[in-house]
Amino acid sequence: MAVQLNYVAAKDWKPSKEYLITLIKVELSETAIKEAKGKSLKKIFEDAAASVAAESSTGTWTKVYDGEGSGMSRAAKERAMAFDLDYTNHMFKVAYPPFLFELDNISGLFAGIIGNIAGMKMVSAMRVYDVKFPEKMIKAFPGPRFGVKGIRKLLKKPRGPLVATVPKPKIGRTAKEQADLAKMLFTSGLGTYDGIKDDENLTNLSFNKFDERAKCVLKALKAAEKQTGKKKFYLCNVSHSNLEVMRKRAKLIKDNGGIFMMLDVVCTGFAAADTMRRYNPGLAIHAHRAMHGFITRDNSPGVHGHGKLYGFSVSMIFLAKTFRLLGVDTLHGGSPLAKMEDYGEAKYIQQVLQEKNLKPHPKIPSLGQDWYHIKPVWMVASGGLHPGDFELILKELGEDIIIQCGGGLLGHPDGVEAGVIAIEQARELAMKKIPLKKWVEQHPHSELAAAVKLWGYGPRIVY
Ligand code: RUB
Ligand code: CA
Repeated sequence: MAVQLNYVAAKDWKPSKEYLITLIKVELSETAIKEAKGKSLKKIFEDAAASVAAESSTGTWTKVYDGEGSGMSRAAKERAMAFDLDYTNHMFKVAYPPFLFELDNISGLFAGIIGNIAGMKMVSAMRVYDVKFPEKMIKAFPGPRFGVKGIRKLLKKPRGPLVATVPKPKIGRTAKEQADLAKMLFTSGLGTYDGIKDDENLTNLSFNKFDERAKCVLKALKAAEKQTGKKKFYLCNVSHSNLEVMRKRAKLIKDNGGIFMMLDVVCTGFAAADTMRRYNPGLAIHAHRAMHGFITRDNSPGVHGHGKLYGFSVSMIFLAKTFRLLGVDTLHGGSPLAKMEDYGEAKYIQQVLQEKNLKPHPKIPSLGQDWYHIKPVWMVASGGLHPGDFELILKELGEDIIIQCGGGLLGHPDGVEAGVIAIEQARELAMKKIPLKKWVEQHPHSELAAAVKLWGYGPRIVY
């Protein structure tokens, strides 16, 4: 292994603000230790950090021709630098001069900074915790079209969390049956229920065609808006591996009076998120993150930087920053109580999505971010949530959230309408800061009490 030590900066070196920074932890592989015969662990770690900086910027594994016309002098001058090496936890940062990337191209950027490094033989595990974009790159993106304030304006809802439901079973209803469910959600109880959403598997299926579903559900939504006097939304799933199909679907939503599309941003990819943001007929983008667990999940003790890492991953913080930059208006970020492991990151993800001048988290490995013109994004709390969770979720994540309950509404023991009412009750109590438990004790025959009897309060490991 030819190691290029000049890819590690001098001890107190700090990059200027122009640099893009990543934060990474590695485990040194047995092979690296064996092949390094006699080298100290400190030196092997430095070699690994140097290799990451080299491979992801201007270097390669061996010395190459460096004479006239080789580009070597520029490559040397503009190379990335590993710095802030933490010899105890094997964490380090890499600083990339902006010259190395096309500023408005996330796919190109990631091919560089994280494209090849996970294949290195020297390391047996690696986690990329964060990326900090420089001002010039932030300015190359439009960010969300609506963001938190814009969506509040569209929905005429100046305060409070939004509530939405993904139909369960996730596959089964026809387009017409889904529209009937929308009607029931929107008109039950006080008529305050805000949204319905397609689940990830619901695309254009033989028994539930996209066009018919979009039209039927939006028709039911408009009728419910008229009946209740409240604005509603439908997160209609346009996800497809063909961008042209997605654009056609977005147009159909717009033509039928919709305001939102749902995009599975991991499965469709960074290029899809960017393209759908820049070229769509004025819809807001709801970003679902199906498949992210294969990228972000790491159950090893090293997930918070300390302890041993077992696998190769990129954090949800990294993805949340990327999708805010690409301009989604809402993003699934888990919740403190979700069925999916969130490593205690949910609150910080909410800050990643919503703060203007984000500071690094004191405990979670992170870099912070100045967002300049990029608007705040709604955090979607989802996954195994039910009315008994509302108090804590709101306390932890604040009001600018969409609480998504699928099973936690449709599984209510007294049916769908009771499920809506239980959520209306839970939301009102949380907004008025009335303790949920006490209210339930005083109202044992309420819909909320029945929900709590079934699901309890707070954390439940669902799967
Ligand atoms: C929620 C749901 C969501 C996932 C992912 O259904 O279908 O797609 O759980 O959530 P339910 P997230 O409300 O019945 O759990 O990506 O937010 O973890
Ligand atoms: Ca789902």
